[in-house]
Amino acid sequence: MNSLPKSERTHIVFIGKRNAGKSSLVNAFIGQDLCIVSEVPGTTTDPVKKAMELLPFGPVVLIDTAGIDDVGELGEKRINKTIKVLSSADFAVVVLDASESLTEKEKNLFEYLKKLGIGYVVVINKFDLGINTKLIEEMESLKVRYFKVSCKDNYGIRDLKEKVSKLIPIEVEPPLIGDLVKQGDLIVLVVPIDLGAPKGRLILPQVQTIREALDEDTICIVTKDKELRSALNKIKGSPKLVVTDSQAIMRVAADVDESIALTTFSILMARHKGDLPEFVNGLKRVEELESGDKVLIAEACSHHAKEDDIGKVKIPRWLRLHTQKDLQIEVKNGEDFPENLTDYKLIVHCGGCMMTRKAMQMRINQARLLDVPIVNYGVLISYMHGAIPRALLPFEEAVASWEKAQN
Ligand SMILES: Nc1nc2c(ncn2[C@@H]2O[C@H](COP(=O)(O)OP(=O)(O)O)[C@@H](O)[C@H]2O)c(=O)[nH]1
Ligand code: SF4
Ligand SMILES: [Mg+2]
Repeated sequence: MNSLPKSERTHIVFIGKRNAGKSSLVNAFIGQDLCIVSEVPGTTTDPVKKAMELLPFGPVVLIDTAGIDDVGELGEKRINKTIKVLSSADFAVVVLDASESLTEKEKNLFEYLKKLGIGYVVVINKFDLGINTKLIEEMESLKVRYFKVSCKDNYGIRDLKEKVSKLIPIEVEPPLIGDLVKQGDLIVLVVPIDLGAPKGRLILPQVQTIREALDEDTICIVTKDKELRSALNKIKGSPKLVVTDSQAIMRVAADVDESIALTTFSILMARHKGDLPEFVNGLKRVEELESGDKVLIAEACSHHAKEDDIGKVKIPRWLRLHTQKDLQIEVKNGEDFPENLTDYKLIVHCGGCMMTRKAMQMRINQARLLDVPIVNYGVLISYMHGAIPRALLPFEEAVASWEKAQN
């Protein structure tokens, strides 16, 4: 368990106004004085992270944060510290001072958490000093569950730890195809080997899909698009699923009967690493783009750009062609994910094959908090090539999101 890297552990964020006792509570959780506790508001300026084993849940990282009442925090139209920390959270502990009542900051915070779908508990700290009855009334009217603790007297801490441990969601990484197929199913992976294909190898999403197909005890055939028709003719019966590259989807769709499930490696990755319904919802914005609008193309790693590079050349070209608008398209690589997301009308993210799911989720959450629609390469390419909704059909939630976006 200890070998699990911090970035992959479940992140519990302690958040609330300055001086509410966040650092004291983190220390009480860990059982040692790790975070600086001070009477001077604003002592914890940058988030402090501490890995621990929270039983019975398992390995977690506790994140102690600066107060949400820091000047200009919520509401600023950029990625600020609060947004950064919230978008990385799997669970939140909102800390309140028992002597105070709720402010707009905390009410905003509840809304942000709701928007991200992050579970949380509210902790009323400094119970030893007595409780402001207005605070209790407000909590009751908001129907928010709360726990009364005193870090000073170590009152209620054990119960709170146990409760948090039970409430943390168990994050299960969605499979690539594991839930779409079963033992003995025949699946066909269509891998075009064109000039864009790397020399002498397959790309990661293709390799991972093959591995998962084998793990699921399916019979997996890998072929190029050129040989697909001949392969299908030689097969007795129909395959359960056909997967191909986004750029070949229309060619492949012509050879694959409508009754057979067909999708792309990118759509599989969008679900595995990202958020497929969110990306499908982002497609709506493509049709609303106007000349002069800024579009961000974000790539997670900086690779050597090819002549007909997908992010730098092809997607901008297709997007301008599809919208018939004079768009301002910016391409950013690697860690260079901009803070001023609201400058953009749309974010087009790469498949993120070199990113962890958590890092990808963080970017999606930042876009979500700032109300900037986000799509990924695969979903957008399939859409612009006319392969949506067919390539979404195997995924119920994505179809629902598509239907909602059409209304
Ligand atoms: N009486 C009392 N004081 C507390 C309690 N928890 C924290 N404090 C005090 O409140 C002040 C702010 O605590 P701190 O943990 O630094 O707050 P933070 O700014 O939210 O991290 C410090 O002086 C703490 O000693 C508590 O349960 N009871
Ligand atoms: S992380 Fe993104 S940019 Fe890097 S290889 Fe994967 S899809 Fe391409
Ligand atoms: Mg602090």
